[in-house]
Amino acid sequence: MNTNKKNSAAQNRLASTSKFLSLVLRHQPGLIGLVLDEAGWTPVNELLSKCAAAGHVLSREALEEIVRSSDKQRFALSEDGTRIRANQGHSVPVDLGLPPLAPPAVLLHGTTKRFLPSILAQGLARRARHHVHLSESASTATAVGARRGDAVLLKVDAARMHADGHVFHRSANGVWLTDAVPAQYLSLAEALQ
Ligand code: HQG
Repeated sequence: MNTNKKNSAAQNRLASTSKFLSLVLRHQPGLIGLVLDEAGWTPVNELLSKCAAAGHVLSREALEEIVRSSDKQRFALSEDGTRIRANQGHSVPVDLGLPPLAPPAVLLHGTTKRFLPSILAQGLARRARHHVHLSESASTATAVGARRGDAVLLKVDAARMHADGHVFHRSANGVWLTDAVPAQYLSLAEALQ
């Protein structure tokens, strides 16, 4: 195998492990017998041994590499390095302890064309997650929308929402979170790209 192929095989392995970590740290810790505390943290040693028992053998170094290189900074290690959690995106009940924060005037949400009629009628709902996820960056929001089909970019009047009493949080990896976005604060963003 040449070096490039080896590198991309290693990258693929890291990406697949990262997906598995997202699954157990956000959605189904019970799948491998993991327990998250109320803030979403779990001991690194336990995670590594339980992942290994489930067929995802992972060294401490590889885990640190995933935390460091995750394109969206999906995971965080505690300051002393003994615990790990997902930065956001949970469907299991956790309280990340994020303080309420005033949002930028405008935030963006990337979605898929076929969801538009429902979103424009009902607003943005959090669906299976804890919050609606919003972004400061058009390219990030467009990439999020493109995961499921033709991307459409929606503009959220975050300044008006905030003035009206809606609460926002910002996750450690820069995602803006709020409970719901009523349709009155939404508009289609022009000039998508
Ligand atoms: C849509 C990924 C119809 C909403 C991404 C979205 C992000 C509605 C989908 C993060 C609706 C929910 C979050 C309504 C909302 N009618 N459709 N009333 N309200 N929707 O995955 O924002 O890789 O739960 O537009 O990159 O797509 O996991 O949310 O399309 O950062 O780290 O319902 O997940 O990050 O889908 O993605 P999701 P999302 P990770």
